[in-house]
Amino acid sequence: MKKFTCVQDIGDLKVALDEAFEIKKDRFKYVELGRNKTLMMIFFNSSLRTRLSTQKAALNLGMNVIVLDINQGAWKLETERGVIMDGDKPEHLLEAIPVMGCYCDIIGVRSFARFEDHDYDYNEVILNQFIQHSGRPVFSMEAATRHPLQSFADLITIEEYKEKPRPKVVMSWAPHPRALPQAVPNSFAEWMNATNYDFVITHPESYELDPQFVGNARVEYDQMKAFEGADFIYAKSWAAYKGENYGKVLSKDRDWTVGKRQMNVTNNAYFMHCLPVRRNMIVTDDIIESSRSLVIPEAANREISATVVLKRLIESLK
Ligand code: AN0
Ligand code: CP
Repeated sequence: MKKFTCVQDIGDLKVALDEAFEIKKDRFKYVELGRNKTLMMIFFNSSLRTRLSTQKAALNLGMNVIVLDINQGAWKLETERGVIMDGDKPEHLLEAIPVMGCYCDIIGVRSFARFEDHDYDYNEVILNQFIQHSGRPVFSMEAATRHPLQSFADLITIEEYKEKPRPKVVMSWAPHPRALPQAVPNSFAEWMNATNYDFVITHPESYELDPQFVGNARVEYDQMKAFEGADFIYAKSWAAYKGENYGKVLSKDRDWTVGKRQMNVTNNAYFMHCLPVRRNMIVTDDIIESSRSLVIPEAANREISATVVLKRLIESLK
């Protein structure tokens, strides 16, 4: 595997899951694999889980790790080509990327959608520049359109907890005070569509996601109807995608906050969220604290998904 930015890169999901469970049984099994290999993690945005779990994964594989927060201590980077650089940005990404590539073997990048320009975000301009100009295998730590390490961890979690071969998985939009990227829901949908689960997406009208990610999933605008008989509820807020509303918050309707009322019509569903989560906006205290809440096991599986991905990227170096 030369890069990891979307579900296609991981190949056969069954094989990837077997590898994940093998590593979960003995997470230091491949501790010799990464000896004298250096991981560089580049953050354009904040992180708790991705930062910690990916570092832990690198340690599981015996790698060295360098972490750079672009907005704390590095030069401010210009990212557009053709700009006359007479403003506040002293360095261009097109020099910074190959320089970073000099000091490491593998690069992870976190670069969220900016919501200034749909095409800029959906063409993954920043991530693709790293792929093109770093000379190193690159993986996404949440880019503009996807968060594959999260989706892989979510899939591992569902496989661990499912009580029937083909569970009903419902992804629900939920309210949030700020505009959040579509990366997590896009990516979750992309991975769910690659399984044989019964996958349903529910959101208010005007919160439609990009059809390339929705695929063949069923879309249901009535949240209560969507939740009926569900085995897993995956909550997430996202900003509008369509047309001139791209990146806007169109609703903060707390009728969509996941609580007892909705969970009562499910098949005693597990509750999932990638975190960080705003309580009593996305989900009520009692649901996130209940015995059916999987938010911590999901976060724990981030170490496993990252270990599988780094292992495969190291193997591609040889
Ligand atoms: C980010 C998002 O919604 O994409 C990161 C989630 C993993 N969340 C926030 O910015 C709060
Ligand atoms: N779920 C997730 O990626 O969390 P962080 O933004 O804290 O890394």
